Amino acid sequence: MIPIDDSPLCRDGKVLILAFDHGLEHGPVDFTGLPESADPERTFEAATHPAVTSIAVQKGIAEAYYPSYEDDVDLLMKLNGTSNLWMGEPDSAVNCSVDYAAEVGASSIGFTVYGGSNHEIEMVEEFRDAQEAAREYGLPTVMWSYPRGQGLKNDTSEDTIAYASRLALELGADVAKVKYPGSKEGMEHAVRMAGPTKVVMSGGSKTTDREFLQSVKAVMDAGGKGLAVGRNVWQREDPTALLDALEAVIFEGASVDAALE
Ligand code: FBP
Repeated sequence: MIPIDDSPLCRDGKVLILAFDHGLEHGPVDFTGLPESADPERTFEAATHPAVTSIAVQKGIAEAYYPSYEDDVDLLMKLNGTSNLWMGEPDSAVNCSVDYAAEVGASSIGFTVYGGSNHEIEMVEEFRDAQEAAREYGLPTVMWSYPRGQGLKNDTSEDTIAYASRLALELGADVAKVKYPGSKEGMEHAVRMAGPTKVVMSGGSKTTDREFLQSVKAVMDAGGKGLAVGRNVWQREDPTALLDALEAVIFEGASVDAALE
């Protein structure tokens, strides 16, 4: 564990990652409702909002867009990812090295581990290499900790999410990005299991402003440290309005009603 509160990934010890790796993970289908959302520049613009601590992208998007934004946004390089075309047991190809992420200008790294997959052993070994290399650069490591595979079908039960956050602690992640377990109590359990590893909620598919902010509020009240969100921000016509509300809930402790005003 390294101290990360003073790193660009955090603001007041909290985290708001704007994720934009969906073109790889899900494919163009995520952009169909709002065609302009396919343009990475639009999400880089959104990432200049003061609520956003880092933008999470894959190497190709970082190479193409980050140089124009390096003064205004902080880069989290996602090191692995899989397309939705892959039909096998959950796995994630390592697409970028920590050395190269640092060269491009990343100040933190992201890595998916599918605990429970038939590929868990290899994924954890790859995570080890990435986490140890990130330590050499002093870069915080964010684990997309998503138990899935075999019998576990995108399970968001409280026990599974608590296990996901515990895996992140045990394997040396500084931040555990986990799915919302459906309640504040479930998130409290996950936060307890993570010890000093910060737990942040993974956004999920687009929902209403109120419903989304309520889950974020529950995460913060449970001791979570923020959010890593994609679709709920950039699938909106006006990403800034929701980012304003997220800033109020995450960094200012506002209620959902106050944030929506
Ligand atoms: P969302 O907020 O849109 O859910 O994004 C978070 C994220 O982890 C992305 O980084 C990633 O592309 C996607 O979710 C993966 O979701 P899943 O593997 O559950 O389909």
